[in-house]
Amino acid sequence: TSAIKWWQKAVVYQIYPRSFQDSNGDGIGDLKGIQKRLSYVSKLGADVIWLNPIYQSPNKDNGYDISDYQAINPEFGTMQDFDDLLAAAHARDIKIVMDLVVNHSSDQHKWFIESRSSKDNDKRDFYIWRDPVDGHEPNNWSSFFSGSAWKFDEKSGQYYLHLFVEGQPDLNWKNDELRDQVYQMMNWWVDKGIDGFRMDVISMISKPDGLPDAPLPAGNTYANPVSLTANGPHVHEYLREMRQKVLNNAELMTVGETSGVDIEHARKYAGIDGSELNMVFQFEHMGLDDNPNPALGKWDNQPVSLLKLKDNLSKWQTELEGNSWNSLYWDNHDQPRIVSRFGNDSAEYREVSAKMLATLLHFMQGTPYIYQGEELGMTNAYNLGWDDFDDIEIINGRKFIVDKEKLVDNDTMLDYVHYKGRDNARTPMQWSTGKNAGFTDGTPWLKLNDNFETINATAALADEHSVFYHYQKLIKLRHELDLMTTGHYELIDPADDQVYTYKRIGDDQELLIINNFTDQDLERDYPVPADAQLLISNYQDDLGLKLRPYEAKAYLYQR
Ligand code: TEU
Ligand code: CA
Repeated sequence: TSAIKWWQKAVVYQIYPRSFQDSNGDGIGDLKGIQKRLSYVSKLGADVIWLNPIYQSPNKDNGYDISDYQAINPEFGTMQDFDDLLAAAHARDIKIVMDLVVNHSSDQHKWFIESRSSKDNDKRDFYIWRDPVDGHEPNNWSSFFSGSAWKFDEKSGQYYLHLFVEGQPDLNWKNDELRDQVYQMMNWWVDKGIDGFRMDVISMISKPDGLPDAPLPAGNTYANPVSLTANGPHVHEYLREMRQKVLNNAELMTVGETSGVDIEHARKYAGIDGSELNMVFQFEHMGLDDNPNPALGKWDNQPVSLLKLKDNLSKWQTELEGNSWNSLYWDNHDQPRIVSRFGNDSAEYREVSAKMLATLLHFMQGTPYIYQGEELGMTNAYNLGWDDFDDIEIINGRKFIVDKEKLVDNDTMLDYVHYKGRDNARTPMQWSTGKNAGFTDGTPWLKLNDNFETINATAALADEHSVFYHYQKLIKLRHELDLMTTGHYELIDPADDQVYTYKRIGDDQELLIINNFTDQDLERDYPVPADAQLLISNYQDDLGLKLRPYEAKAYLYQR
C-alpha cells in the first residue's frame, strides 16, 4: 500500500463566513470574526478550514458571483484581514482552502462588462454567446436556479449562457486567454500561501460541442442540462493543464465540487496518479430524497430510504478504493441540516441521532467535511417564513414552481423549503444564549434559528457528552488510527432496512461500525469477539448488540 497523504487523514471544517461570527456589529460575519473563533476550530481538532467565497461580489448568489477574484468583499474585511487570518490559522497548524468559482463570474466582473459591450470586443469570447434560434433561446436548458439558462441581451441581439442565475454568466473555457487569466489569478493566491482550492462546479467547465438540447421530461418547459454539461469533452484536459500551470507549484489540497460526476469520471478527477485533483465532492447521496417529478427537482419532504443510502454510499466506497479519493459529507451551505433530514431533530433524539450520523460517516474512507454547526447538532430553521428567506434558489424556486408553473401550492412549497432549503444551513452560528446567539451585536443578515437557547456552542462545550465532543473524538480517532483511512470497506446485511453496519478491514485488525437508523429498540447478532474494544458510542452504557434508538458504536479487534 502506498503512503497515506496528509489530506487523506485530514478533517475539514467548512466556514460560511457570512454566518459564522460578526466582529463589527453590521450583522454580517467577517474575517476578523473567524480569526477570533480559531481556537474553537482548534479545539474541535480540524486540520483544514474551507472558506466559502470571500471575494468582491454583488451577492446575487451570496459570493458565488465574483466581480473581482483578487479583492476581498468589504463586508468581510480587507486583504490585510485575510493575510492576518491566514497567518493566525497557520500558527495553529490549521490550513486554509479557498473557494474557486470559475465556471462562471459575476455579470459585474470587468471581463463580462467588456464582453457584453459589443460583439467584436476582445473579451466577447470569454463567455458563451449565441444567436437566437427561431426567435427563442438557443436550446432548452434550464438554469439550476429555475427558468431558462439563457439571458437575452438587447444590445447585441444575442443570448448568453448562465447555468446558475442571470448574474452568473458561464465562462468559456475553450478560450486560451481566459484559461491563462484564471491560472494567473490562482497562482497569485498560491503565492500568498493558501493551502488549496475547493473548485465550485468544476465538472461543468467544458460544455458539449454544439450545445444540444437536453432530454425534456413530458410536461416540462425547460430541461435539466446536467447530463450534458457535467464531465464535458475537455474537462480532464483543462484540469491536467491546471495541474501543470498552477497546482504543481505548491503542496495544495484540491477538491473538485463535481455535480453530475459518475464513478468513471471520478476516477479521472481524483485519480491516485495525481494528474488532476486530490478528491471529488459528489452529490449522489444528496439526491436520493429528490422529488420523483423532475420539474420539482430537489423540492420534496420525504425521508430517505436507508436501503438506497446504503447502496449508494457503498458503491462509492467500493468503486473508488485503491484508485481515487472521495469527500465524506452530510452538510454544507447548499444542504439542509442533516439531523433534520436523515436523523431525528426532536428534543428526545436530536443529540443521539446527530452522533449516529457522524459515526456512520466518519468511519468511512475519504476526507470528512464538517459544516459549521453540524458539530453542535444544529437543526433546520422552521421559524423562517417567506419574508425571511434570502437564498435565490428558494426565491426563484417559489416563483417558478408555485406562481408560474403552479406545480404545488404555497404551503406545500414552504414545507419543502423547511425540509430542503439552503437557508436552513445559512442561519447564523449559535455560539451562546446571549443576544443573537453571540453572532452579532447588530441585526443579523438572516434570521437566527429560534432554538439557539438550547443548541449553542457554549452549552456544548460545557457538556462532556455533547455532539461537539463526539465529533472531537471521531477526529482524534481518524488522526490516530490509520485503519479509518486505509481499511477495506465491507457492507454487512445490505437488506437490513433499519441498521447500517459495515466493516473496515486491515491486515491484522478490523473495525465494525453499527448504526441504528431508527427510533426503535433492536437487536442484532454480529459476531463480535469477546475482547473487542469499544472505540466510541453515543450512549453512556453498553448493552452490546441490543441497540437503543439511533445507537451507534464502533468496535476494534484483531483479525
Ligand atoms: O453548487 C453547485 C451545485 O451543484 C448546486 O446546484 C447545488 O447542487 C445546489 O445549490 C443545491 O441546492 C455550487 C455552490 O456550492 C452553490 O452555493 C452555488 O450556488 C453554485 O455552485 C453556483 O456557484
Ligand atoms: Ca461584520
